[in-house]
Amino acid sequence: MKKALITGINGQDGSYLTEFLLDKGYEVWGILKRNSVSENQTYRLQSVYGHPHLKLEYADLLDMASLVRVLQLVQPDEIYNLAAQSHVRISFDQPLYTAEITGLGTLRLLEAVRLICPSAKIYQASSSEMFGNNIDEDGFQRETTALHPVSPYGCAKVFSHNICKNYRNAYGMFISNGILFNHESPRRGSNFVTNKVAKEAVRIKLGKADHLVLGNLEATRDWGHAKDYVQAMWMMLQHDQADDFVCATGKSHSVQYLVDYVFQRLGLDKEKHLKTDQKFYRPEELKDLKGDASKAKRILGWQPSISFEQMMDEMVDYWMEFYQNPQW
Ligand code: NAP
Ligand code: F7E
Repeated sequence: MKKALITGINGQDGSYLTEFLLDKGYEVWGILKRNSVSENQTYRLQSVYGHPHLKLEYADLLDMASLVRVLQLVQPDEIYNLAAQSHVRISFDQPLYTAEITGLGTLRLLEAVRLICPSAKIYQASSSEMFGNNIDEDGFQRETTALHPVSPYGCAKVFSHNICKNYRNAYGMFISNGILFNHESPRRGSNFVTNKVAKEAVRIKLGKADHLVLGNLEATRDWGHAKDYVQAMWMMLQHDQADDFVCATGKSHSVQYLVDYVFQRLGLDKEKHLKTDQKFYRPEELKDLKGDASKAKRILGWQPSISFEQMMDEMVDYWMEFYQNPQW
């Protein structure tokens, strides 16, 4: 039985990856950072909580000794480093904290792996946010596009991305960077724009709120479904060579289109219920993202399967159920 260790196991991606790996017959270990409400730590793991092959340990990317302890205990075959302060707007409010976790946290993990279990294969959660506003002439970003981040989060991810390449080359460790474009689901934090729109629109429909208040409506993103993207993470570690891969749908939509789609589905009037506020803008905006995943398609055989519209429908249905079902 293969052993996988997931940092960020209780995040959006960590929870889907856990289900995926348990289905594949893995023993899955995850690290949780301490939270005063213990239910918050397993909320997204409900469907697999108590599974005999799922093991959870307290550890933190800020605390190298805890990483050492867990790596010694688990001796994993595969490590998925998904833990991060992952919110771009919040990274402007807490840049040092973001750099400590999203940047230096990766180095703490790599160093601990190098000393304890250097043959473990590592997946690093790199991000399209690393490209900033740099776009190739054909309108896409890909593995060869230069990295010009425009947020503390993006800068921290560039550090992690580069230090992973450095450890791969310097020590011959198997470390693959997945440069993933935005991916969403009902498990997405509701302060990210897709789930915020889905949740608030449902609340307006049910008479629980009057307005949806957003920032930049012009920005465009390449939004895929997290379920498709965790499959790509696993595929990268099954490939015979460590490498960097973009995962994206190749289609982008504006925030405006996202609102139009959800409001239309629920029969809501944008003139009446949509407002904007400067507080949801970023000090420096990343305007447009659209990824070319042809390398992952060609080499790994990866293909996204869930459309933007199917995904948004699932998120709206989730929140409808959440507010209407009396057991919640
Ligand atoms: P997420 O839902 O925000 O999950 C982040 C996870 O990291 C949570 O489990 C969180 O735990 C954990 N964490 C935060 N600080 C930690 C620390 N100091 N030590 C240990 N764990 C810590 O993010 P996601 O959407 O699943 O994304 C997974 C990874 O992919 C992240 O690295 C993100 O930056 C990256 N990424 C995401 C996207 C996307 O569109 N979703 C795209 C590209 C890259 P708590 O919940 O307990 O705080
Ligand atoms: O913003 C605009 C906002 O916060 C998307 C993370 O997973 O993907 C994610 O980062 C767009 C931006 O995601 C609101 O300005 C407008 O242009 O959902 P988001 P993000 O910043 O793209 C990358 C790939 C990651 O790696 C990150 O970890 O929507 N927007 N109004 C808004 N965004 C938010 N959050 N809230 C608004 O009210």
